Amino acid sequence: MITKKMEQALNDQINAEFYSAYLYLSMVAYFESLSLSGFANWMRVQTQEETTHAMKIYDFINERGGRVTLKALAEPPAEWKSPLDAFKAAYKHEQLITARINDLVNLAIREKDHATNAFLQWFVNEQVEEETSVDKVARELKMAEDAPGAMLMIDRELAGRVFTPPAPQGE
Ligand code: OFO
Repeated sequence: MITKKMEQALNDQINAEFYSAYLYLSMVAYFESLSLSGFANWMRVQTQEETTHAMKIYDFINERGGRVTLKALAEPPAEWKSPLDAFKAAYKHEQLITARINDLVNLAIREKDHATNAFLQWFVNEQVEEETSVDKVARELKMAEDAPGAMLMIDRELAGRVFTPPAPQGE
């Protein structure tokens, strides 16, 4: 059983993860509008990942005898100044999510909820990867700024990203 406080905080995180999916889906539409299908593919995979993050928490709340409650999603931005600007925004967003995960771990520790703390460690590690992968593309785009044609090369590279569902907890 999880405490009401923990349940509330995890429900808020479900909302944050679905918002991440919504934000990245909005970026898919932005990249599609620029005919950058590789970038759009990369963000589409990111959207799928975020949905699995939300569902992981959803299932955990149920397993622990809590109650899932879904809240309204905020409207994401629809336009960015450039692909670099969009990836910089995604990086900033991931840093915010990392801070939220850290706050959740701190709460689990305060509540002496070891099971939730152990569950959240998957997210702690995942956030390292989330920040790194977004930052990597942002850095490539920064370098591509003065290199005509480089943008299309990056687009081709990002077209190869495929969605891999995360392994079940504990494997
Ligand atoms: Fe769910 O990791 Fe990104 O937001």
